[in-house]
Amino acid sequence: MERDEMLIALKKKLTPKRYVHSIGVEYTASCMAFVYGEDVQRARIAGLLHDCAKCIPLEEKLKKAQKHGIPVSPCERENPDLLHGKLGAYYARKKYGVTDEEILSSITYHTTGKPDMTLLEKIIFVADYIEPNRKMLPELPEIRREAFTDLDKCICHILKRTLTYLRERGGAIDDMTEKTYNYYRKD
Ligand code: DGI
Ligand code: FE
Ligand code: FE
Repeated sequence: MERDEMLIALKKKLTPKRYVHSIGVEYTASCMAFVYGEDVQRARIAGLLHDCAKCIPLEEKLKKAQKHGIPVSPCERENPDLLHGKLGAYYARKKYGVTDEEILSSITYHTTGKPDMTLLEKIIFVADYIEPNRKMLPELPEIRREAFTDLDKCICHILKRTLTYLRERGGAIDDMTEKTYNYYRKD
């Protein structure tokens, strides 16, 4: 599918805010691809589509995951929003015609990250957090700088913030988020 077609489809599936965020991730992922030598077109597609399943209602997310044979962990059952990565990869393949496995896995893991990410997976994980339309979060200016100067440090910093946020909010922490943090932490 061409980018114009993707935009038309995404506009139907996403809220206006989420649509603007997706374009922000596309642009931020492109800039990071310039810096780190990733293929710019792959970064753009992954960025544009990463949240394509985000705006499906919670109950529907669970139902659709089951229907499409996507395994649902107990944490995902409690927090079905966590499924939007896996479901997003499913739709990217089936509806948007993406066949590049690395783009698909970047979409799958964009929320939790995963240990030993590929360059594209790292770029999408980070671009999602730092894109310019995101509301200001603690330490975001520093995290944005690190995105272009020290990618692994940036990933660790994002996970640290996310884990702090989830602990304060009392949200269940997905095993994969924890594993990713332990992989990328230096101390
Ligand atoms: O979809 P976005 O909002 O653009 O960003 P995202 O896919 O990174 O999702 C962010 C949300 O996911 C944020 O509210 C924190 C939450 N999250 C990240 N890791 C975990 C998590 N929620 C739970 N319950 N457990 C996690 O491990
Ligand atoms: Fe997301
Ligand atoms: Fe996002």
